[in-house]
Amino acid sequence: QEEKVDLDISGMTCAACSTRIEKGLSRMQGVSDANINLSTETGTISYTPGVVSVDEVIEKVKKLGYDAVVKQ
Ligand code: 9UX
Repeated sequence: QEEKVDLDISGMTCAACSTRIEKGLSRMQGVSDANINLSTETGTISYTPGVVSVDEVIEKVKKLGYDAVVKQ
C-alpha cells in the first residue's frame, strides 16, 4: 500500500540541499524513497499512508529550511 507524492520544493540553492532533503526524509518512519531534483525544484516521495502523512513529510522539509507544497 505504498504511495507516491510529487512535491514542488523551493529554497534549494545547491546540490547539497537536495541531498540533505533526501537524507532527512529517508530517515522518517514510513518513507521508503525520496528523490529530490534540484534543477526542476521537485521531489517524488514514496511513503506508506497510515505510517506517515504527506503533511508530516512537508513539515520535515520545512524544518530542514525549505518550503514544499503538493505538486498540482
Ligand atoms: Mo548548499 Mo543548501 O551550501 O541548504 S546545502 S545551500
